[in-house]
Amino acid sequence: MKESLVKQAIEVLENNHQDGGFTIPAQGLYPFQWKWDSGFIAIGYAHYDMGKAMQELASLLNAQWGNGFIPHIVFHYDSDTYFPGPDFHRSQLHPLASKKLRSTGLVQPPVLGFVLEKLYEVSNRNPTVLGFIDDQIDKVYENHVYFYENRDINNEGLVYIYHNWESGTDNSPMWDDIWPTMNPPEYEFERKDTTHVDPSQRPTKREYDHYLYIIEIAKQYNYDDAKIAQHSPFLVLDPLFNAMLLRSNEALIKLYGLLKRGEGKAQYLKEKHALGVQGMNTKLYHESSGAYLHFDLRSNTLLPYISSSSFAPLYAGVPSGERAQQLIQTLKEKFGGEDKYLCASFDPTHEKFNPKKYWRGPVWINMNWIIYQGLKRYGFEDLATRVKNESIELVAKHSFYEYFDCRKVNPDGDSNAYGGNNFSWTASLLIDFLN
Ligand code: 2M8
Repeated sequence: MKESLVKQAIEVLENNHQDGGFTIPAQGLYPFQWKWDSGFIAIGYAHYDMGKAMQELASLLNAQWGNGFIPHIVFHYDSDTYFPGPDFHRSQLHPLASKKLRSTGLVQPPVLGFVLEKLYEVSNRNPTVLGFIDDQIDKVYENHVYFYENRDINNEGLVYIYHNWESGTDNSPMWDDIWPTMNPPEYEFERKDTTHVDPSQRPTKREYDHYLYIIEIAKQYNYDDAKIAQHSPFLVLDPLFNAMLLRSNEALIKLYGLLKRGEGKAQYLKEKHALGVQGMNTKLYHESSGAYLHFDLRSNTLLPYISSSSFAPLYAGVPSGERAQQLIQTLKEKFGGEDKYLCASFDPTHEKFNPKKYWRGPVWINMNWIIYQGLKRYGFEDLATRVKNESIELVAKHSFYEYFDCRKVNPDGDSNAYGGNNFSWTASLLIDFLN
């Protein structure tokens, strides 16, 4: 089974690979290069084609802006299968935006640091790969500096996101509390995603109005970070996003050590890192939930929802041993029943849980990969093995879908696998799980 799954996964990646040296997440549904997708995709390539892995990252970093910003989507070419495209986002409004490549003015979780480290590990410390890291690492470092200098408005080592698309967990129920604070117009636009995927598995039209509205505000200020921090109705400290930044800090510090250079840079990261770990534990941890939650900087409160993002800090070594035990308790009690696959993207015991709708409940393989790494880090071997085996089982049963129903018995008797098929990070991370 293992060989045939790996073979199929490679086929998915190869079919989604584009001539420009990057990989799309899925045909039709996502026709461009996405930031965190590319990071996860590079991990899969590393196992069988290191050249492609390095090219994937280099093509993403080639779209970096003059201020260190790395965009969430790079529009290498036009496509009429996706909305909103480059003409809506208009990244060129920002004076330091890439002059070579059009993109969005949004970011995504900063995975590149630990992806570089992973490439080096998978290569068995190959000097060519270390040479590649030497060429690229400063760009990733500059990206971290961008975050700390522009998006840590309280100087607490925690960086904000100003859009749900920046979180990667697009329509998660936690944003539901934020939408009523805005009243966007009813925009007229043609959705494309719902022509590829059953609309009931995607966000609603009204949710999209909010998504576009926040970007209209950012464009009004030419994507100026300080103005966005002042005026965006959405401003959140996300535990997943910040955990990715912290885990990538660790990787960059280690890699600068291996390269025997960048001492000052490593020192900068160490200081920010220590502050960030403390910030996560004081500001984002919610004792009675036994979980890390999202902090809404507009209402100055924690959003009271547990999601798969709540467990990401394990991967970055953020919780103490005792707190890690509490997190595991929450994971087991709320997400880990015998009747469920790990790990639902949203609290299955909550009334807002929806097992079929995108980031409102289904299992995502990239989140399982992050949680798996975290469980391993803290020595929760049994649970880690369960997450890994169940990820493999879901893909083996249902193919390389974008997201999966966490219920072992689906009362509706439908497919159990949703969104786009032949989805790149499902394929690439499965290759990593099987290695
Ligand atoms: C989804 O997000 C995009 C917008 O970025 C969309 O729905 O159009 C999310 O699942 C996101 O995390 C992912 O990176 C992207 C591409 O796979 O799709």
